[in-house]
Amino acid sequence: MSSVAQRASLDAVRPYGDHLDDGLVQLSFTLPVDHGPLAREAALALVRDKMGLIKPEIVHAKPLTPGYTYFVLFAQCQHAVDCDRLAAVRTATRAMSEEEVDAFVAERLGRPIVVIGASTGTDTHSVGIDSILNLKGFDGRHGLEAYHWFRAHNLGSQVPNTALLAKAFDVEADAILVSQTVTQQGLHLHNLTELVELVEAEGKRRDLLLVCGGPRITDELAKELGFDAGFSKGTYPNDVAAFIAQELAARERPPVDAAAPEL
Ligand code: B12
Repeated sequence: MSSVAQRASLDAVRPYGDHLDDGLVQLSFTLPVDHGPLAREAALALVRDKMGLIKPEIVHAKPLTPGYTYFVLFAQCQHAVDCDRLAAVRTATRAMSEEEVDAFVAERLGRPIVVIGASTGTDTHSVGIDSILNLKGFDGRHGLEAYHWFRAHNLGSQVPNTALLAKAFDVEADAILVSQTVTQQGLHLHNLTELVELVEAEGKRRDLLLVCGGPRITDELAKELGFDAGFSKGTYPNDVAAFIAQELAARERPPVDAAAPEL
């Protein structure tokens, strides 16, 4: 890459490999075929003839166990996406650092935000919710527990939805944060929709922000399931804090320029 990074045009974004617009992608997959020439040809045919990529090149092929071969390939993608036409995901949220979120909450809400989180149902994966809520945070950024204007309660993993909700009412939470990692047989869908149904049955949906996250969660899926937002891999605690703070501020006190004019 040159020392002066070239900016890509956002109306035609292609994968970047060696230079801008080369469309190079790396793929890895396993085929249920014995390691050998047939498996290699099958991998190339799959990428070239079925996936629509051009110039596939096998850079790694390894027998896994009898009957299975693992591949790493490079290939070229000819397509581009127009970022301007994407139904903007969470466009309303302005990116903010920890300090900016704290200053925003102090100014716009003037009270601490109470959040409660857990990994629910039978899901035992706790690292995701810990990385958002706990002091230590994720990748060098503090979790919400460290924020001056947040009160964070982390109930851990395998928490029944009913217990999470009871505690949310107890601490008068502004937002419930749910982590779901295991998606086998749609387990996450059940756990997530059950929480929404319980909140609605209590008549509290308008009073609570519902946020979920996990490696297979998208903002789109979260909204389909009745949540206010969903966050996936690579989320930082300040992304979540910025969303919660801005959403609550918009609900509690609309910005001055959006308020009705004084008579
Ligand atoms: C550690 C681990 C475990 C540990 C969990 C320990 C613990 N205390 O958490 C143990 C060994 C217990 C475990 C068990 C199992 N695991 Co496991 N596990 C993993 C592993 C290696 C890492 C997960 C992790 O910690 N990631 C790090 C965190 C930081 O990433 P994250 O969760 O994505 O979180 C980020 C975002 O998603 C987001 N986020 C996450 N949650 C939330 C919540 C909110 C509100 C927000 C805003 C954001 C957010 O923010 C985080 C930071 O960016 C993954 C494989 C992998 N490499 O990912 C498998 C994996 C998740 N496990 C898997 C499986 C299948 C299981 C088991 C079913 C295995 C078994 N047959 O027993 C059991 C399930 C047990 C259960 N009842 O839940 C599968 C899941 C497949 C699927 N899609 O369903 C994976 C992907 C492995 C695989 N390739 O098959 N596992």
